[in-house]
Amino acid sequence: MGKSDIPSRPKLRPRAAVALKWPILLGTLLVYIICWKCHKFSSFNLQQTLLSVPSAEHVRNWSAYYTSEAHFVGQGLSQARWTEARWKEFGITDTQIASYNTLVPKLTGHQRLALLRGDEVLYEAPLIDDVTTKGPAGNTSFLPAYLGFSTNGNISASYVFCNFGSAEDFQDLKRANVDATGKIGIIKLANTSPYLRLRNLEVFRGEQLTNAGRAGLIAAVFYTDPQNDGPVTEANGYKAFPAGPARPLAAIERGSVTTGNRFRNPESPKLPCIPMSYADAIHLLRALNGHGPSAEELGPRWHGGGLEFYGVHYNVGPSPADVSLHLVNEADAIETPIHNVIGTIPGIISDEVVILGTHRDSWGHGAGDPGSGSAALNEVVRSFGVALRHGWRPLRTIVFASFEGEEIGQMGSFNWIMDHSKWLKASVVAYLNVVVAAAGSRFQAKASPLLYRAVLTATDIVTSPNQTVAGQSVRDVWGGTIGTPGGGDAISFIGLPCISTVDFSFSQGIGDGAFPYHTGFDSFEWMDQVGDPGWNYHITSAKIWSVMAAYLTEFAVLNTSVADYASALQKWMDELCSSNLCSSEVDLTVRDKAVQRLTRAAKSFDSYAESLRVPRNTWWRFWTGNDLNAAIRGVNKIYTVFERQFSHGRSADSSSSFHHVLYRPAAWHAEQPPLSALHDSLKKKNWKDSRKWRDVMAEKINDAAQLLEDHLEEVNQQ
Ligand SMILES: *[C@@H]1O[C@H](CO)[C@@H](O)[C@H](O)[C@H]1NC(C)=O
Ligand SMILES: *[C@@H]1O[C@H](CO)[C@@H](O)[C@H](O)[C@H]1NC(C)=O
Ligand SMILES: *[C@@H]1O[C@H](CO)[C@@H](O)[C@H](O)[C@H]1NC(C)=O
Ligand SMILES: *[C@@H]1O[C@H](CO)[C@@H](O)[C@H](O)[C@H]1NC(C)=O
Ligand SMILES: CC(=O)N[C@H]1CO[C@H](CO)[C@@H](O)[C@@H]1O
Repeated sequence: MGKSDIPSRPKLRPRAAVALKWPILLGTLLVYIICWKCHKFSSFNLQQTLLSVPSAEHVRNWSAYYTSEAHFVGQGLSQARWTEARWKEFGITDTQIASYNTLVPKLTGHQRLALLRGDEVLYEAPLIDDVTTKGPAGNTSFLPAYLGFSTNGNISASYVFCNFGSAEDFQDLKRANVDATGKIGIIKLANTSPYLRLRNLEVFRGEQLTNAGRAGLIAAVFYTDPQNDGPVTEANGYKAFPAGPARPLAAIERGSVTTGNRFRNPESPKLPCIPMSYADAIHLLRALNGHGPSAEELGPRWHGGGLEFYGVHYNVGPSPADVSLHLVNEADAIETPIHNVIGTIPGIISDEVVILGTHRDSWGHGAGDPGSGSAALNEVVRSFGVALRHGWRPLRTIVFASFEGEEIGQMGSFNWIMDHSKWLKASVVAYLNVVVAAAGSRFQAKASPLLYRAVLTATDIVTSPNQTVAGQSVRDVWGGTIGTPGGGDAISFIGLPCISTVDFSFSQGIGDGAFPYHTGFDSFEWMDQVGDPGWNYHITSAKIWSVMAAYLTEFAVLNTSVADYASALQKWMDELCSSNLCSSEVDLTVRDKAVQRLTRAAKSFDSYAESLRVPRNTWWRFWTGNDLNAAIRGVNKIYTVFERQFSHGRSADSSSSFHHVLYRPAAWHAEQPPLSALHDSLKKKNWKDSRKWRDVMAEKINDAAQLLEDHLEEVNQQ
């Protein structure tokens, strides 16, 4: 057992003891001191429980349940009730459903995507992709494909191929004299591919649509090109799922084009859009063969399309005079109830809280996103339930959350946070999020620097799912990455009350089978055959999640470090200038000074906190209400509210609900640069904004330093 192992504690029910008077308390203490030597035998080992309870049979069953019926936002009541019942069964007696009304994008009328020559229909896209994937219930009551919060429209026009629809792609089109104005654009989705990430080609669908509008397009059609899957394609000899690991031709990737009303950029253009499969794209793009320049000529960003095998030459168009697309989208945002499940294990210290959450709503069956998160969370809850049955009780309060509404802008967590804002701001130490617990071999974490230690410790204690040598343990998060905070509902927690968050996932890595994210093929069968045969990634995620939670709840002094935050800030600043974004136009001295001040204060603060760490297994000393208790509570309070110092009234991207000054909302798959607002304005060479964000950041960093300095001064005066 390493030094970072979670301590075993003797069984005890301290809340009962609180009521006892001093003599009895001293007596109890004496008993524990005498019992000290024998504690090894009487104690219950939490860590061992958390590492041994999760099982493949269980996660497989949970996955089968969650994927068996449609459960898009607004359809979640029955799965909420089922989840509530399971958690109660596991022993979390305080489990409740918290419901809210929110605007949910729903199909309200007609939908169409057709290729026309004059009035003749050359091809009609089916717009539903779940014909081959029936859940265990054998039912196909899943939704046809559409994009959340798309504008309504009924448009016939000629069309052009726009690559990934990034600002650079539209510049390339302009340079090649291809006029996109008044046309429909065909755009490749680019947000979950490890290969596009390597080439720096990732872009989120909302951003693609904004760029399309700016370039003068009047509508957009999105599809996922098999190029997203690198070598794992039919062209390369792989069979498509269900026969093999390649992307099914009929898979249609859905999603929201703006993340609800919360992050809607008021300046972003509104144009209707619709998703299609690559089987559909083959028909539409073949019709462009020989028309307009070839994508190859437009630059390296345009290379690598995966449909050559199917006879697509990737000419960009525009389509010939007599050929057009007819696109109809009729979907409206309709007020609908959504249901969160919230389970609580009260801690000995009730006002220091760690929350573990995922979401349940999904565009299709959702085996990877978010069924794997829901299945893993059930195993986490079950593990802690087993611990409770042994008489164990957490030092800090643990809250489990299964949110509904993540897919349309994290509306479940957003509403719940608004409802409990004061309590959350005062007491939540960390929010630990998982959406995609299993869909590939690539580990990715997004974390506040305050939680780096938690991530490193958990991946150190838990065995990697593709480790061949047992017991081999590396402190490098298994070759994965730790990026800036965000990801699913973590966006709400880091953005609104500025609570420190971790989000982690196992997603598609190099060489893995195609993850049919947000399509009708992200099904139980896909998970069982391709995504996680053996269900080991599910189990591993459950273990990392539990161990991370225990690591944050079980030590008297919170296992975190403000010096880690200071050094992350220093690193991010250095990176900003080493990537040539800094300019003599923007003097960064004031911000550098603030970071230096924070670094000094953080080092002193961490060593003061270190001096309060009681030796392992003597936590009861802390509990007995002496000066040490007060000192530790004081330190934990500062660690808890430290992240809140970075809260700013108005966020960089003008959204009204993302207040953290260092980051911007990051969906689960995309990496976002740190110091986003400063990074973005320097990149745009907007010196006025750059100076503004430099000053705001410096002010917040100084506030954070001040918080630590004030506390140390108070302590010194005592
Ligand atoms: C999983 O589901 C199967 C079939 O419903 C059932 O027989 C089995 O007992 C379940 N296993 C667990 C661990 O719940
Ligand atoms: C699927 O569900 C619908 C409505 O709930 C029902 O009418 C239909 O018969 C079911 N189909 C199958 C194959 O079970
Ligand atoms: C779309 O517009 C055409 C031409 O105005 C009209 O005939 C058709 O009914 C419309 N379709 C829908 C679904 O509104
Ligand atoms: C699994 O192995 C691959 C190939 O060696 C590596 O890239 C990846 O990081 C590993 N993943 C984990 C979680 O260990
Ligand atoms: C990684 C780390 O800092 N672990 C520490 C967590 O807290 C305990 C007790 O306070 C220490 O013993 C660990 O070293």
